[in-house]
Amino acid sequence: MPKKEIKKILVAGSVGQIGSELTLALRAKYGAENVVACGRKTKPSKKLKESGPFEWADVTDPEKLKTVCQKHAIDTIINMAAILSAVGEKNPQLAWHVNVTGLINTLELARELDLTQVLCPSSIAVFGAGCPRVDTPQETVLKPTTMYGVSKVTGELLCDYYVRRYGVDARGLRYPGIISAETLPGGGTTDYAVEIYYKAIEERKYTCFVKEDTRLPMMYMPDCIKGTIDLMEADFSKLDHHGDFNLGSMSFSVGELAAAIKKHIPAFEVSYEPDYRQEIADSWPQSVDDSAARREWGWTPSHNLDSMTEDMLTKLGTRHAEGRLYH
Ligand code: AKB
Repeated sequence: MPKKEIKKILVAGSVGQIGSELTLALRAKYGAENVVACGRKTKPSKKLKESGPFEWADVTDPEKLKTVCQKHAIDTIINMAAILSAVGEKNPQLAWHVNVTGLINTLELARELDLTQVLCPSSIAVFGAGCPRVDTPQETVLKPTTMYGVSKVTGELLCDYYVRRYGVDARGLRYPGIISAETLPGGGTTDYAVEIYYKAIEERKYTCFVKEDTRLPMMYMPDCIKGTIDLMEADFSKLDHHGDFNLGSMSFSVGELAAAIKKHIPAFEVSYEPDYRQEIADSWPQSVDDSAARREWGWTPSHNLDSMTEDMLTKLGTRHAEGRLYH
């Protein structure tokens, strides 16, 4: 497939945890006017709203999505709109609708309008029963036990189908839990790894909804942004995989995370009250083998638990001192 240039990007789900920071990074790189942020309901931050174009559109509404794409001559859609694992288990039908129908709508638009690219993230949630949990391979059994996981496996298959059947350039990566200091995550199982920093700064104590020895793959937001943009910009002809790259960075238990925070805040205490999210966490890998991403498009993360913890606590500590921890 001849490589087309990315010139005008639509970020659907731009108000969420990853979308909000990705949009700003893309605006810095491609020019503010060339990155259209798009949201469904949640009010965008001042920074997001004022730094470039913003549109209201829901990925489940194909007509509205098309109007926005045509209005701005969009050639690339990044579909960050999703219902995550924990909320998805409360409303599985909604998770399917947003995650699958929303993705099909963007892929169909790519076909109809001959777009340059669609990128839609997948997740470690595609894994489940029967696959190795340590260094989980790129190719293995995909039997997720959550609707979020089911929808993400379907999304990966759909991306690969549109590549093969229609020649659409569709790409995706399996995000681990993403940790960030700007926008709070909404409704995932890995949310504890963000909440713990806020509570350490605010209250010096945190009650975690999974057990101390729960170990999951995680990633700091700057690496997540870098990986996403690197995959967007990778040479399509060098990709053997498309919608399903494993993406590794770090892996730690809640106990190890708490110990890393305690190095900076010795009084910090964590207690444990596991809820329904424990079962979800226990069904996911503890670490992933991302050699395909490294080989095919040069993926390399930069952060580890200590460097991330120092940066998170500095950022949140400064905001807390200014009385705007939650902005
Ligand atoms: C979740 O916990 O649902 C997400 C994910 C790992 O995709 N953060």
